[in-house]
Amino acid sequence: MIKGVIFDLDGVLVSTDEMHYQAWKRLADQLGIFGFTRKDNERQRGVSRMASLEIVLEKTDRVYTEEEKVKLAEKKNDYYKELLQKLDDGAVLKGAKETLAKLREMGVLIGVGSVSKNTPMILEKTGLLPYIDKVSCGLDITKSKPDPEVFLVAAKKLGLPAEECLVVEDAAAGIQAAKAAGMKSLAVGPYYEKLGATYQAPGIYAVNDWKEMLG
Ligand code: B16
Ligand code: MG
Repeated sequence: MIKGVIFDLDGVLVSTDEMHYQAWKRLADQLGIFGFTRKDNERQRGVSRMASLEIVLEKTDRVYTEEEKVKLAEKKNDYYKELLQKLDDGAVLKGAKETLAKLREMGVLIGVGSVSKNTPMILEKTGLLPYIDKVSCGLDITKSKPDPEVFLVAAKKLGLPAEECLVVEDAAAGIQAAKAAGMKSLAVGPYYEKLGATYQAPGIYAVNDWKEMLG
């Protein structure tokens, strides 16, 4: 019996992918890396900030030290945070608020499990915070997805064992993390059919029967 649903943030509850892309593109342009495309950005879905930087740096022969890489990632985050200033509830994905409200009405606990260190700001600016019981994010963990840490921390904060949690994800790394945590998963988003999740739907708006998944 599922008693808690843990939602990934970017790509599941909110759409911030374009902002991530614009911020990485701005950094890439500055570094003289001009071949960074939206397709490359797709590979950054659900991937940590430092691992995302490596995807940008694949396009250059220049070798950066770890210290330089940290500075580059900070710079991208500054650009991203500038863009986040304009974030509002228009970025909330279709059906997200309704789903969270419905699940809560059904007595289900709501968690967020995101590797983003900007999670608190995003939840606040989009007005999602009141719908959520516990947040586990990049600020709580040392290992990114596909490591299960972010979901295990969420389950612990919700006071539930892993087998009583269902993860909702849009990224391959996230579905792998759910499996490694011993949790069932629902895949949503453009690649929902290819992620190997327990359940699949194009978006949370398309899920009619939560009861069936909750068991
Ligand atoms: P930040 P999620 C992930 O969020 C994004 O999908 C990914 O593109 C981003 O690199 C990562 O957060 C880190 O975000 O730079 O804000 O700490 O999908 O786990 O909600
Ligand atoms: Mg995601």
